Amino acid sequence: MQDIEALLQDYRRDIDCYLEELLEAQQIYSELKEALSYSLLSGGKRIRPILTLLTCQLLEGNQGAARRAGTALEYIHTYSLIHDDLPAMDDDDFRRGQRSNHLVFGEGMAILAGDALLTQAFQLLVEVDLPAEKRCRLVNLIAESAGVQGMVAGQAMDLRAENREVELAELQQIHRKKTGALFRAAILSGALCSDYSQEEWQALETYAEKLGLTFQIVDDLLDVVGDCSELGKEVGQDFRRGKATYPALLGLEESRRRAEKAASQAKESLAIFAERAGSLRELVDFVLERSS
Ligand code: GRG
Repeated sequence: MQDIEALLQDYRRDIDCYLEELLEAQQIYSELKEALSYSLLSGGKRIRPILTLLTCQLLEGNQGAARRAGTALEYIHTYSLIHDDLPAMDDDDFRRGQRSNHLVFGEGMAILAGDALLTQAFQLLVEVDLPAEKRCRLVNLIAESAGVQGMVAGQAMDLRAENREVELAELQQIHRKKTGALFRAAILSGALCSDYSQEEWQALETYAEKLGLTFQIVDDLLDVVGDCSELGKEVGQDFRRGKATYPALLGLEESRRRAEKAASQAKESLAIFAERAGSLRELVDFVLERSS
């Protein structure tokens, strides 16, 4: 794990610098800028842009385009976290080890910060340095994954699944949309910034599905067995809110077993790339063993 930790650290530094650069390059109403910066620059694992960059590197594509596309995904991810923490949604007081955006800037400004991040993400995407046809596919992929076919739909389903019995198939559907869709977009965006064969695209789709599942089961587990100082937020929130989760449905042991199975399937799906996919394989173990 040592090598991947160092690699992730390098990528994080690069993404953080780019985020700061982008914020500095624009004139933004001062309080809105503070609210945006507060959440965008508050750490975070940066897994989505890292996935875009690693996939692009695997396929020897355009790293500059991948950096921009991955950063747009981080904008969308950050907007979703700000809105998710609002009282009307999950009503969380802490995120990434600091007070939630709305507790610092007020609900109105937090909603607007989220709106601004989502809008800015698409502005970044239309300026990605790719041929027009590829750029359109990229915008379409990300819009589909973030919107009514993806994350927003998953969040709506999740909201309506609180405090009632949920079957495993429904939980899987919620996870696929709420979390899996952005993971898929991150990985396939890396491919769109490169050239790829049909087989490679399919392998990456399977990788995305299995990695997203691993990530989500571990996320559910951390809400039960995680350490709040490492997670940077309170634990036990899913249970208190009557949320359907893997541990609630299947227990801790079976959930862990399923996370491990999804992780090995994710790694197997990369067979076509042989040794070249080493970093993407190691990232699976990082996601499986993470504590934050
Ligand atoms: C408000 C449209 C809308 C969607 C919200 C993000 C989200 C959807 C819900 C958050 C609740 C949650 C715990 C989702 C599961 C997975 C998830 C997105 C975890 C946070 O992502 P990380 O671990 O966060 O990548 P960092 O802080 O590292 O960026």
